Amino acid sequence: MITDDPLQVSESLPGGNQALPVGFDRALIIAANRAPATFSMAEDGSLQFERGAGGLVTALAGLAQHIDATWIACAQTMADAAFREGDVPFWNDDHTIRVQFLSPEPPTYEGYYNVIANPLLWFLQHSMWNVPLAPVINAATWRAWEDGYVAVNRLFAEAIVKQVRADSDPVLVMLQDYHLYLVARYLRERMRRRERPPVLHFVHIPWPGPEYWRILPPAMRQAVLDGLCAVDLLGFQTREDSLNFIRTCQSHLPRAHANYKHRRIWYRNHATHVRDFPISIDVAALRQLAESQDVAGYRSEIQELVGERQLVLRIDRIEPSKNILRGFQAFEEMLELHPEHHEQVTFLSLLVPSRLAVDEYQDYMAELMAAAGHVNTAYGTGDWEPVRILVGENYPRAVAALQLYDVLLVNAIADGMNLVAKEGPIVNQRHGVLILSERTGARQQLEPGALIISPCDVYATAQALHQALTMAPEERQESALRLHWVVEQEDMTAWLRHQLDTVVELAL
Ligand code: GDG
Repeated sequence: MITDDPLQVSESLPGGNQALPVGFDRALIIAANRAPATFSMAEDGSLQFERGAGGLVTALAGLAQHIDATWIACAQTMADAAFREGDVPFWNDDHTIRVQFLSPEPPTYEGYYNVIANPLLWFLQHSMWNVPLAPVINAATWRAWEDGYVAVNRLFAEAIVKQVRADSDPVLVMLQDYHLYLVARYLRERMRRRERPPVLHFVHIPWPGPEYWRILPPAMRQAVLDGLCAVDLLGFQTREDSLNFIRTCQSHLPRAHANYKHRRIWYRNHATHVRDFPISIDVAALRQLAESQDVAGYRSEIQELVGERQLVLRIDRIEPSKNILRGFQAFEEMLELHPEHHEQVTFLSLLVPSRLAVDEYQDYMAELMAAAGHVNTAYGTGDWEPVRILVGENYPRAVAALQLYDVLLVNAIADGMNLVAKEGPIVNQRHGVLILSERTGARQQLEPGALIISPCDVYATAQALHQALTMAPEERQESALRLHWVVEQEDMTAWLRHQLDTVVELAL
């Protein structure tokens, strides 16, 4: 199941050592909430694993034949916990990544993951709190902070310290995302200056401006900032996110000195370099999957479902920040304003269940089903169901749908990057049009080839849908080729390479 990681499967090895700067000889320790593999117990009691995570694993597995990599994560299944630690062969015995699972007690994990990381930090960083009503930070939240978030961050730091001491090579620590904001500080506290490895932390989700961070009580927001200012190289998806981080430190972290020109924070006698490294996709692996028999089968099914009509497509986790509800409302408004599209277009929404343990997500699923039902009741006919929703995790089906869209709708309220917006232009076969929210990280690179909308403006989204559906073929082709070119230039290997190059440049 997708939760907060983009999941895609590839059979090819990306760029090999192309992600490595010349002379780079450090072992990598990656720490993330999720591991690159999930284990299950077979009937005979043996442990089997399934390679699960996205482009980061693919890129790293390509590197794993050249450097030593250890990935530390929380166990998600009993079998993960039973496996505990060992080399996992991602393609063959030359491409192993050492995986180590941490097993916090269930209430500890619950507080860390389902109270603090999701929803508190996720909602805050996607500007989703309806502040007159939420969040309510009460005694239970503070308990979840102390006994959950702080505790799991300490657990990660302890495991990293052990691994650094066990590694004979010099090490680079790569922390991932909003689950682990405090780890770098604990590492600095636990290790003497001479044994401390450089720490890189990449934040996959947006970083809002300082005003929004006021929602968090000072003790929490200062702990987050203090933790991140213990990092040596801090990466964000966009330039705006990185500048917002510097502004937030200036507003909320006493004694932090911001240098905008060099994008650096000086705090507690230490420099944190702040950069943007827009994440991307594994282009070669995606192409290979797109050519598979599996995808061809789903393509026929979708072609049959859509028939001669045009196809508007969206693909998302069931996630309020993706703005799925307003997408249906915009489609409905488009049908109202432009009746010539009646019976001529199908809106296909592929939804992947996510975070169902969080109440807000369950409510959201019910609301979006009702919104889609409303469109179908108002406009559907005997042979036309305007909105089709398919729920479930099925990446080959998603790739097949991406090959066939006339219009791809990505209207997120806020999104760190949005990889669907990058995958579409690589595999689409119809010179389809991308409608892209101005609040996605993808906008920074894809704006020249997309129709940009403001995510709350349902009217503008409806008009963009109409514009896309009626666009002249030459214009469609020009935009589609431009998008294709931009994504091809900067794939997942380049994302990793930029980070490692910066580590070398800064002599960290
Ligand atoms: C977070 C940030 C940032 C789609 N259907 C299935 C499936 N997918 C793939 C998509 C895409 C990925 O999952 C989703 O990635 P997104 O970037 O769209 O969104 P998040 O999951 O919210 O990712 C985001 C990303 O991290 C990376 O930094 O871009 O902003 O929110 O590749 O095609 N995967 C599987 N089954 C499906 O049915 N396994």
